[in-house]
Amino acid sequence: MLKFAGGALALFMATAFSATAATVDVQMLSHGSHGFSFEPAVVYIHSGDSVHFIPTDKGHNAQSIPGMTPDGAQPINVPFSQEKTVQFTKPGLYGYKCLPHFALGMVGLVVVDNANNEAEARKAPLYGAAKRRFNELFQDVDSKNGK
Ligand SMILES: [Cu+2]
Repeated sequence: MLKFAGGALALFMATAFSATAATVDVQMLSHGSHGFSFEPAVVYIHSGDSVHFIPTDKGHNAQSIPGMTPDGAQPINVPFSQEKTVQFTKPGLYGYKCLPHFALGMVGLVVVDNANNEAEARKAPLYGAAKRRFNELFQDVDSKNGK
């Protein structure tokens, strides 16, 4: 009887452990806190977690910015006006944009475990509102890392 209870407990704990992978919602907005916005604009997750992109407002997509993806990682590619859950298995920092609103600063960051490729990502060519917005987002990342 005791042995059975122990087995049930082990099964319960295994189930509980596998349920710890988190999913974080990111809304795609036309009238967010920065106008055209991903909210939250910076997401901190762990390997195996997912980001659920929600087209709250239509006409937006999410795609990785060249040079702002960890080596060998799958780029972000959320089609226009579609809901998509993207799982991240490779640690690092992922920078992405909405294609038509990139110049207006509609950008976001996903940090998986750590921002080990931040220095590399900061070299990506950025202009105008996108550059200003990314500076704010990188500042958030740096403050989390105690820089
Ligand atoms: Cu957009």
